[in-house]
Amino acid sequence: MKKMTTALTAGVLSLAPLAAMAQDSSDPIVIPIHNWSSQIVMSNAVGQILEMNGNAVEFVTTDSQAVYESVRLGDVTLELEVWEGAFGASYRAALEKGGIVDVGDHDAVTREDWWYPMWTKDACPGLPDWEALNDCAALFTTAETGEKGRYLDGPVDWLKHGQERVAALDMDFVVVNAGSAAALWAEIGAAEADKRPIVVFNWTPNFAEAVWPGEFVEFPAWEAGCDTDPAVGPNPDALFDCGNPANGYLKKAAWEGMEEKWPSAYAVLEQVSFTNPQIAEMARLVDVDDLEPDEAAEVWLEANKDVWESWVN
Ligand code: TMO
Repeated sequence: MKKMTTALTAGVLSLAPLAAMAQDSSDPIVIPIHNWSSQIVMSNAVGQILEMNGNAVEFVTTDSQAVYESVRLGDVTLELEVWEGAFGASYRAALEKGGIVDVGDHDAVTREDWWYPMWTKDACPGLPDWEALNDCAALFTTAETGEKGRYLDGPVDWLKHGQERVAALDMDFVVVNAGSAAALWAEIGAAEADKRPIVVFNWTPNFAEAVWPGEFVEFPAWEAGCDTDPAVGPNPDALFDCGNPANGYLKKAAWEGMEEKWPSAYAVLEQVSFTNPQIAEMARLVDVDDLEPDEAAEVWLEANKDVWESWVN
């Protein structure tokens, strides 16, 4: 794999790095890494692209909500996956305080919400309607959740407000937070053997859609303010009484000082845009093919030169 980096680098180094080095600070561009595969692979891929552009790059593992404050303060330089559903609120809060800039949208359209593998619908045919799901709560009971159904939510830092939603919509479910994304895939894999009905947090684009056909639960449609104004949504007294955006954005964000300090790298970042299938493939290389994230990024870049090479000039 090291060879491949060298070969890739040699191919592009001929023109770009001199230009980058003439303008850009030699300080490392700090790229944050979170806890789901596409973000980790995309961050490595863009990091490798920036290295080919002549920039120094450093990766730091950070909390996926606190990162917006870190970008705002310039402690990290950019964020490549601002998912509207999970991070819209933290991102908006940082924008209001200042110091962070919107560097545009990826081509990808995103959704993050309660999800089930298709066999679950055989046992609960009224799905994907959320009220039908609630009427089927008994199918999802476990020793841990007693008479209520079990919903396996994402790790806590994704702040999905599953508990608030259950309360706001008076659902017969208990929300359990997974410790990691891998725990979600293990849950689906374990249920597959005997086609046990389950409902878990999932998102698109992701590798999972190619492995387990499934559907998102249809909650009352997202309306702006559902997370800040109790009057929005069907329950007049509660926040989080609607689903996440069904056609969410995926944005890039940067520290507002990035453009002046690393103008060439900033110009590359402005060009960066990935599609749903490209992002699903990045996740697949790690979650199905078991590559390390930096290797997955190299493999992806090697196979998709037509996508990114023009970003580097
Ligand atoms: C933030 N995520 C894509 C895992 O929902």
